[in-house]
Amino acid sequence: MKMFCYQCQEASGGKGCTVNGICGIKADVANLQDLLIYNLKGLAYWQTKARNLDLQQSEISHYIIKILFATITNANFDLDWALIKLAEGLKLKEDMKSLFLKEFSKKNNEEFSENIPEAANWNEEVNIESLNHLTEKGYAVNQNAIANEDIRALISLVLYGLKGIAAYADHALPLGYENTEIWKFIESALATMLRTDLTIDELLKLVDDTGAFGVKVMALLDQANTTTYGHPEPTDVNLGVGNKPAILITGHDLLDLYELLQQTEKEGIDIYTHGEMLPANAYPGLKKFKHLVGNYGGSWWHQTKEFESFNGPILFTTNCLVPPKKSYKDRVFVTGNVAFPGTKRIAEREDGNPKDFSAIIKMAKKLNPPIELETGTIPIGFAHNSVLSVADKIVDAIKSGAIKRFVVMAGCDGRMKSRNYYTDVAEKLPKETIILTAGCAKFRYNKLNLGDIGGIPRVLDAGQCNDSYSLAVIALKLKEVFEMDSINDLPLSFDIAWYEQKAVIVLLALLHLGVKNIRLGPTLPSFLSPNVAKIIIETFGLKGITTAETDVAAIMTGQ
Ligand code: FSO
Repeated sequence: MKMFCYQCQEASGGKGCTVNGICGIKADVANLQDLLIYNLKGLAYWQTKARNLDLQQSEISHYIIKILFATITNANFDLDWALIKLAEGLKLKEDMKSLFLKEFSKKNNEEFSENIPEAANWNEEVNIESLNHLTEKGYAVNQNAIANEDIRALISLVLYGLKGIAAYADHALPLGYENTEIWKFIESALATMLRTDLTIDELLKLVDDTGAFGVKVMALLDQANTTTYGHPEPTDVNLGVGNKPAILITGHDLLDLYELLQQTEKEGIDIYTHGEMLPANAYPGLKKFKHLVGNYGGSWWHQTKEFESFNGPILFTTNCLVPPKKSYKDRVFVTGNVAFPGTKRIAEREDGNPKDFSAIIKMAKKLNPPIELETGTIPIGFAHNSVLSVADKIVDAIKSGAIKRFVVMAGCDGRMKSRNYYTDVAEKLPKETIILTAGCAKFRYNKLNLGDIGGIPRVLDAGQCNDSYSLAVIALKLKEVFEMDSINDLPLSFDIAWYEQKAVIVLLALLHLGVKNIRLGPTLPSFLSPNVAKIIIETFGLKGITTAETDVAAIMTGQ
């Protein structure tokens, strides 16, 4: 079966995956996910129309962000899940379409006469008999269906940015934070993609708007997290292990961690974070649980080794999931938008009640404590609040020359060998530089012991990928203190690593904030056509990485 996917940095041959995904997704699932997105555009078309008559439904907005998030790289590998969600989406679309058409003619005394796009009208029975046809349809409507390569590139850029926005919105939602403007934007952008008369200029504007909403959603999630759990505070996180049975939690969802901590408090087991859950150790509302004992291992792609030696059950709250090996698959639990066939599922919250983690707790108690991988601690918790609380010290250090430059090295980690570049850059940067990081990219250099400058660690870890927002807040504050016109005038460089679509929205958000001359690696996105890449390079000075030596030398001269 054929497929086409080029949404992540690992796109096969730098072009796209066409047999199975390099990430492990099977072609039939990838095609169904493309069909989910196609239907989502149709659903967004009706929801956008419905907004004009005040008939919109929040159930539809929530479904839309769920599907966008679940189709992000390394999140959902499950065919049955895709079929269930497709049936759900088709029903939502049909119901909204009927409601809108009825109310429209009632209100206007005439039938709705606009040319309805195929995706908005398409409907089909979803069952196992129709599976072949559905996967073929999914393949036929994937990104490659857009004939003009520049339009395709820009629509892809917006779509992947929307997936990132949806992921962050989905984390803020259960904490009680949502913003209708964000729903409206996502829906209208999806509906816009169905237009056949889009111009490059219109799409460039939409790309910039997507970046603007990227800033908004990261600010919303920052507010949700810090209001709920307090501001992250500088914390030395333990890397060693204790002698109790334990649960490992990975992904980005802090509410899942909070509920797990509550339910395990008196159970005699320890909780460790993995990958992007590491920053949770810095939130007062989470670190107050004494049995949150530390972090185990490195970034997401190390899981196939590290989960074997952990011994206890592992809970995935979001991506990145690597298809589990037999040696630990029976210990994998998934929840939320993550799914992988044959793993155990923790059901969603119902009626405002917490998730029920009793199955994972029961398993943990019967298993051995983790095998130690390393010892020592790493400093985390340098989000905007804690960094700005020592702003005077930082400003003095800049003025005295003790700090010569900040280098933002946020983003994602990944399997590609060439990512050693980021370790090399961190090691080669002069000792008068501070690395500002967020996201799992940090695992390439956060254990290097790069020292400090007058008590300020040389790697300031703001948190998860969405906490790149913190780095922007810090940069904007420094610009204000030094009375500069632009953050590009600061002694600040950007050397960003990307992997999946949350990094796409982080990049678009930075471009929207006016950041110029960002280095992006290890490769530029495959979904950018030569023309679109040229426009972005010329407009924003975006560039690829070269070698650590060359780039460090250029960074230090402000290039
Ligand atoms: Fe990493 Fe994966 Fe946070 Fe991404 S764990 S790669 S950008 O999902 O989301 O930084």
